[in-house]
Amino acid sequence: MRSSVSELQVSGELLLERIIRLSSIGADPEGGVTRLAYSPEDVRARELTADWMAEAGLEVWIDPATNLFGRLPGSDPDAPAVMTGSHLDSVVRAGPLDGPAGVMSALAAAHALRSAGTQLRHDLIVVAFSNEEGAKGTPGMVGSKAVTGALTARDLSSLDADGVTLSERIRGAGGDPARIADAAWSPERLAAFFELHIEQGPVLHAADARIGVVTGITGQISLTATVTGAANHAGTTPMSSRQDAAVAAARLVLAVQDLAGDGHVRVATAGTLTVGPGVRNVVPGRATVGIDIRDDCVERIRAGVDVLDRWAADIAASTDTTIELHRSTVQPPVMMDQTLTGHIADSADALGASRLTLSSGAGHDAQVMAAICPSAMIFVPSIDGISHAPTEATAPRDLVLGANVLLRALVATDSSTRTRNFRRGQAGSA
Ligand code: HGY
Ligand code: MN
Ligand code: MN
Repeated sequence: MRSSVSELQVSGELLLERIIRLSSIGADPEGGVTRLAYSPEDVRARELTADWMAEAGLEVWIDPATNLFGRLPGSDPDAPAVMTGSHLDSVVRAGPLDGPAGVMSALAAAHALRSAGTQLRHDLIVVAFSNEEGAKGTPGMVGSKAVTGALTARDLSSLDADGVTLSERIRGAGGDPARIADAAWSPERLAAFFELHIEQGPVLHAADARIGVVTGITGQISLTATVTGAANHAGTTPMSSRQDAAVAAARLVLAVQDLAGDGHVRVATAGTLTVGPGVRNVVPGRATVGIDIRDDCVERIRAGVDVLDRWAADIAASTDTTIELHRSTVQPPVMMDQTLTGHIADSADALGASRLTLSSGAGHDAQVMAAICPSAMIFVPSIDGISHAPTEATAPRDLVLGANVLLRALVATDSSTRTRNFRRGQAGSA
């Protein structure tokens, strides 16, 4: 007997218990979580999630990019799928929710439908994308790029900070980089994609709103600046004849700050700074600076990088060093699908939840998925806006509410989407 939408509820207890359990994988003594993409901890989290998917009665598989999928079959084999999920990998010393909140909410929604005996018309696909964060200095959103067919041979051969290629990392985690093309889903196989995520910013918590309806997601680019000077003796080298790579890098860090401060881009961060050979009594001969630039306008991002390039040339000239800026591809800003965001707003209203519309300053897999299907995001509040830090937290009641809003939005999408049909069995299926 099919339950009515209003009776459908996720198991809040199971959701919270699983988020806590996941946060123990890669937990460090100071309360942070470090679960870098393709690491043993990341694989363990994926395997545990796969077990939970199987327990919920989903058909489970991983693709050549090590994305994890669980399918709850729909009643109409010719209808495209509705997909929902997020990621399980983390930054270094992260909090427990960035990614897992979305994967566990998606699983909780599938579990609720299955327990209630409610079969959707569309297949419901729960996904845990691999390598959203970009471990060890590599650009992220790798798993979702594989799903959308956007991962390139250049990406696969790119080296991380340890000099290991992305291909080797994928293979080491159980994937098959030679078959990465098989991970791509053709657009007609997908009707919609939803991602629940913590806001990772202060807006919802400050406004005392419990649900964020995301209008759009920021654009971003990652850059690595390599600075080359000349190592020399700290005691005998005159200040006037030094080629000090650390001084050049320090000036570049301040230039990155000025790039946003002067209004060229929305935000700009020098997140990593390494200096070599890293000995107190040696004038540094080399340095690298990891840079993250974001804006809601892709032209401003490109223009901002050109400005930084010019400033870097001036710094190199004034410090007698050379500075090379290596840029990754721009991740363009995207708008969320208005029909799907309408379902999210209606679902929040039906549950009496205070909601706010806002854009996302963080990047997400949903912005990659938007290239091949209508996509939308639900935010739940981050207490004091903290994220990418051990003190990242969201009120448990807000996590449960968010999962119930997701569940209702999925059902609303299922019943309202007059989607084009397709014949199952095309490339990329299980
Ligand atoms: O960096 C970001 O915005 C996301 O957490 N990967
Ligand atoms: Mn993150
Ligand atoms: Mn995230």
